[in-house]
Amino acid sequence: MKINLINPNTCAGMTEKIALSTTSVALESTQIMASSPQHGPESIECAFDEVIASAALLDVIREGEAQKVDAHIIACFGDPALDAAREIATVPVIGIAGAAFQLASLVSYRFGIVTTMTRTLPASEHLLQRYGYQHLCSGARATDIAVLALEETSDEVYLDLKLECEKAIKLDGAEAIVLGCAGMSDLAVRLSEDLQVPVIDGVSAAVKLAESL
Ligand code: 2AL
Repeated sequence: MKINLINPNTCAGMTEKIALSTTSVALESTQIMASSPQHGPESIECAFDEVIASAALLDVIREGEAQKVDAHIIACFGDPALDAAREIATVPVIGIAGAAFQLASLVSYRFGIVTTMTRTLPASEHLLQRYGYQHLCSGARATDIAVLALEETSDEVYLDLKLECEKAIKLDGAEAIVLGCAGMSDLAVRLSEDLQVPVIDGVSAAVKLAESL
């Protein structure tokens, strides 16, 4: 099958990273077409950025439709433009937040979300409400790590992220962690080994759900 994997921001390094992180989970028969819009914000850090990114993101959905893909993945944790994308698509459209919540709920009593900027916390809350996962989530925590700081993760950034995950586990009672940014996709395995709980990257989750669908 062919998957249209869309990084809705225009940061090319992040698109490459996201594509790379799918190689260890996708079936050999799955072709991942990773791309990003022609224009728009370099990172999506708030509701304003989501709106600005959405029109060009929908162009990439249309391009995928023209290429007869079997599924589209919106690889940004706010699941921007998901409803609009589903209106114009003829195949499944999966947002990485929805995919991560779904899989995290299968392996934990309650999962915690660890995300980027404090400004994005309302988006996580909205998505939990919208998809009906509030009762399965122990809370969302921000690291105040900017999306672009994840392009090449320094030791300091990794330790900040790990610390917030530890708080989610010890203080909030999270039994699994959902990573709140596509730019964290390369860190899930390392974090899971360090924390000894499942750490769910929405990009990998979305690829496996797309293949299943
Ligand atoms: C994201 C994401 O996944 N990509 C992006 O540009 N911003 N998420 C976030 N919480 O900041």
